[in-house]
Amino acid sequence: MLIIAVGCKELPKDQDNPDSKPNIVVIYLDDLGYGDVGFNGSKVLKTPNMDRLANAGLRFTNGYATSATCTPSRYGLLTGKYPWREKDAKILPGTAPLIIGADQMTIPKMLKTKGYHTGVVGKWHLGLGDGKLDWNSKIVPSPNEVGFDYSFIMAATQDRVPTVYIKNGHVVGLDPKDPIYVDYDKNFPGEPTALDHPEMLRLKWDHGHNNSIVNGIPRIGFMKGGKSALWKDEQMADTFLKEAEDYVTAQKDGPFFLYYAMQQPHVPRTPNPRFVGKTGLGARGDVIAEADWCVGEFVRILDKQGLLDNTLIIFTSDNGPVLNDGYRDEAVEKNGDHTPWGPFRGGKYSLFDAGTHVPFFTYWKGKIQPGISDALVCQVDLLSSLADLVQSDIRTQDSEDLMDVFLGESQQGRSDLVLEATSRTAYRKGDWVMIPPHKGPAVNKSVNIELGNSEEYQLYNLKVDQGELNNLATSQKEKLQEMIAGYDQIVGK
Ligand code: NG6
Ligand code: CA
Repeated sequence: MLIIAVGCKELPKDQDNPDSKPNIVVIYLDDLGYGDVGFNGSKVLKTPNMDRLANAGLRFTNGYATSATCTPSRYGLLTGKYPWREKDAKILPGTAPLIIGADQMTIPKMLKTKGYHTGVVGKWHLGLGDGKLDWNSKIVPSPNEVGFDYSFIMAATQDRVPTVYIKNGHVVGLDPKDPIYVDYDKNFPGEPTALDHPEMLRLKWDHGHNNSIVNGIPRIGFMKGGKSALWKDEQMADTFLKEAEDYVTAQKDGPFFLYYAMQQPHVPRTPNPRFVGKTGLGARGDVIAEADWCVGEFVRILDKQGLLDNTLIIFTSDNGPVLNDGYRDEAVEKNGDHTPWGPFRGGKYSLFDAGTHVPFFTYWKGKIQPGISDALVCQVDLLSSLADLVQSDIRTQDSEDLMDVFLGESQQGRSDLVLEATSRTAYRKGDWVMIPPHKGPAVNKSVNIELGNSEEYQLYNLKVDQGELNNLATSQKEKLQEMIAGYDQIVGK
């Protein structure tokens, strides 16, 4: 650490420089596609609040999640470790144990060493407890054991039980006389499911999602009890927004880190009545409009508290888009000309680019110059980059320090990146992408998304072929060999 002399006392330099301890907010959307936002060219679906921030910030055209599904992406983001290295980093049921180890580095843990207060609001989906979870007593470990001073979360996803909020390890609003039980294997006798009580449904399931019914919505997994604690789906956006606002207001003297993990546009899409019908694209469009409004409101509170000059905002999404993800909510029928995947191929679950190539921008009023960066960056890089920002020496193996890139002071991003989709991996280097042969169907028919599987090697040049339509694996043999060698070096043979 650099030491400078002040009077007769020596003070570390970072105490002098307010820029080295800004507040940090990660706004993380769930299944928002590259093409779902105005700032990436969407004309059909409008996102004015996100656009305002993105256009006043630094927009990344090559920003990636580590994975094409939620749990691994969130794992990569928070730990700075590629999720394909961790066998449990797969889409988790609501009863799964916490997959981040007690001794593992995380962004909030790193920031706490520099005096930050840390909070998470929204979707967790990294597991809870140690395998013997009792929802009716204190849930340990929870986010609070892996770096967060404050947590207000849903355990897994909006379509998975338990459908309750958990605050600092306690189910919110739970009546001890009506305990909660959760099981992913078998139903509780007498509890209605979507299969035997279809008349109770106000949202129909398409595939999966036919277990317990909560608020007329069929879910994944079985649940009983906890009536007073059940969330109201249409209030979820407002609930998380208020929690996020209250958090930054309480912590306004800073420095704080907030991981604001919004639930939209993941299924079930349940826009607040204020947003129903607003986009003409059905529930999926309407919840994106709702999320856009939340972003606007949240930033308004930061501004009102005088925090914008001193807060770095990072906006991105955990994976690419999907229209039909298991409910008949007219996302397909009403999509019209909208292209949630942008110019890319595939979507959620896919090794093709749209699975992981997501909206991504940084915003810091007065510090980051508005602009566009084509540098290759990934969410896994945030740990080491933020460590650099706060003058911490902590780095993790897979996380590159790209702070100058995130601040717009350099265009030199990563040289290469391993991408993951449901435990399969691919490799990007420069403008090139190599997808090794993978077994499995070419298309997931339920969601109607091409997965990227092929018995042959695939090689694409994204510079001239953003849609990955022209496989150059046989015509560019040398390039293919170079890509395989780079991939093997990281992933191992
Ligand atoms: C899938 C679900 C899907 C969604 C996904 C997780 C079925 C048929 N599909 O298994 O609806 O919940 O898991 O999404 O159950 S993620 O964004 O959290 O990774
Ligand atoms: Ca997701």
